[in-house]
Amino acid sequence: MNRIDEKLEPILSEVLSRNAGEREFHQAAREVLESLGRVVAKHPAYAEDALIERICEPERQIIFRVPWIDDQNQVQINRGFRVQFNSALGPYKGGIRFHPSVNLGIIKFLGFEQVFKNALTGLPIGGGKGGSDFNPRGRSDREIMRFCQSFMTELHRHIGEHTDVPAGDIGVGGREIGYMFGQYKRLTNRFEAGVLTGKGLSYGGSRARTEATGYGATYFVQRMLETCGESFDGKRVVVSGAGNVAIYTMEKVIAFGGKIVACSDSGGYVVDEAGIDLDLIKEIKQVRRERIAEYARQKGAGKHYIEGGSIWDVACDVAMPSATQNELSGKDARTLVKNGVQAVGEGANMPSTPDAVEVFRRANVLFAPGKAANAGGVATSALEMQQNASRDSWTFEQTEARLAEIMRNIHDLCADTASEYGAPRDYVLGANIAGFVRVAEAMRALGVV
Ligand code: NDP
Ligand code: 2IT
Repeated sequence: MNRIDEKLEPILSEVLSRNAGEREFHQAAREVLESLGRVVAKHPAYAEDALIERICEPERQIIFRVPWIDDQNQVQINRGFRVQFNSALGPYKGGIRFHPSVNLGIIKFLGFEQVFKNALTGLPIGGGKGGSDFNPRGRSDREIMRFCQSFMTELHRHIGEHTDVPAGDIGVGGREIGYMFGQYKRLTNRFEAGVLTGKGLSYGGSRARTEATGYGATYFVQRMLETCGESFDGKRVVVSGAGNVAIYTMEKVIAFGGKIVACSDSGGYVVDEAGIDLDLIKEIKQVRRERIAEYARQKGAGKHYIEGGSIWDVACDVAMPSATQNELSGKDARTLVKNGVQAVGEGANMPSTPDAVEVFRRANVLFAPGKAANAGGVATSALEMQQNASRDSWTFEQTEARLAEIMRNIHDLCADTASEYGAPRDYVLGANIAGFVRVAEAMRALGVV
């Protein structure tokens, strides 16, 4: 286990007591602080002027009421959040999550991770995150629209192309971004394309943004395998989730010659030894918005649906957790290792528990942490901002080529940084240090603000 440096211990204690009960934020902060001991030993200046304490404290946290009217004409109330974590490198940038589990601690963990992730992309974006405890499941299209409009009626005061640029995350895809952009445009009387990313192609979106997170995670893992003389070709791959990140991870893994044997949603998982039929998954999830159980029902014999249970019981060479935080436990990691897993690439944010990460580390499993592996989504969002600012629109090939190059650079930066700090192949350490150094350099230059 990585020990926390004694200079950093009081900083972590302060984070824990100041943000009581915010379990996920504690977890994310602890992991980063555990990596920073080696940096402050080498560069004591990074620990001056309470720089690390400032990095752990969001610049601004906004919590607001979101009232809306459902199809039965009943008034519903949800809570909205936007945490503007760090703007040293550029405007706050990060997604919006609609899920009943959302609370301040979850938005803060996501915002904190986003700061380092965005720095790793090398693009000029700070870090932030937002969301609501609204549950979109079972809601009609009109209810979704009214909710998005009410959410934006408050959020619009706090965002802007030079201030804060939200995008999607769990429960927020192209449909929701469209409704939010429409309301922002109406309220401000400005067609300010760069205020949101993940927009539709008909009104300023970027080609390849929809695919970017999953494709990017797959490029990252491909590069990681390549450094060991391996590739996806012929590998058994398990991808958890069946949302945006999972679907385009599966698409790229298949393009690289891998076989997807299982995927899931929050109800359970499906196993298809013949290789998951991605067209059917897309039809069920993106068009019909149904449950994954439908896959086994429709495919019939030999396609198993396991309700509940753990998808990580399915033996694989490569595991790509792409659903949500803490979905892969220490026990799951031990099962994966026992079944011979070679590489794990996190498409989701913080899907592996600290115990699981430790199991992978001890077993020398190649492990790509989310803040590096899933950075392709936000990187392509920054490319969307670039296209909006220049009133241009790039081809799919051009955009995907930039994405591939960015993922390769992030991989190599993490690998090189890990080696430089005496821990070759420790991508967790490499990502945390490399991301931190970029933010810290800018914060030092900007003074105590
Ligand atoms: P989607 O809403 O498109 O899909 C989420 C998937 O994960 C669904 O299959 C959902 O199942 C499952 N899921 C969500 N919450 C839970 C839960 N509590 N328990 C079990 N399964 C769950 O979201 P995305 O694909 O966009 O996001 C997936 C992950 O990737 C998140 O961690 C997100 O933060 C991260 N991410 C997303 C990026 C993006 O560009 N969209 C960029 C970088 C990271 P169900 O439908 O049953 O709820
Ligand atoms: O977690 C993430 O990086 C995202 N949800 C994407 C953020 C973005 O601004 O594109």
